[in-house]
Amino acid sequence: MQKLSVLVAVTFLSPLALGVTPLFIGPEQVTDGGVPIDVGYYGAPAMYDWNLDGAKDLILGQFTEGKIRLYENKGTDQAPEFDGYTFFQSGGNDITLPYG
Ligand SMILES: [Ca+2]
Repeated sequence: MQKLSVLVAVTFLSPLALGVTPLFIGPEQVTDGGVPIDVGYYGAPAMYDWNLDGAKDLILGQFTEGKIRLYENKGTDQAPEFDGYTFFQSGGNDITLPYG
């Protein structure tokens, strides 16, 4: 019942229900130092303020080698900027997860 209430609320508060034409913009590729980030296929991105500086960082699982990249956000949540990445480590070694 709670899901139905949320669905009804979202439906009636949607831009179309309010008579407002929604504005969609095209996808924007996330870049690192101006270069599109590419981890091959099956990338698993998440945004989380890993270093607790107030700006969400990009945590990105990569299929190849099963490693996890951390891109620290040097900008803001509204205008993120990345400049390189590090791999998540444990005991001085890159953490790897099963892949393939
Ligand atoms: Ca951060």
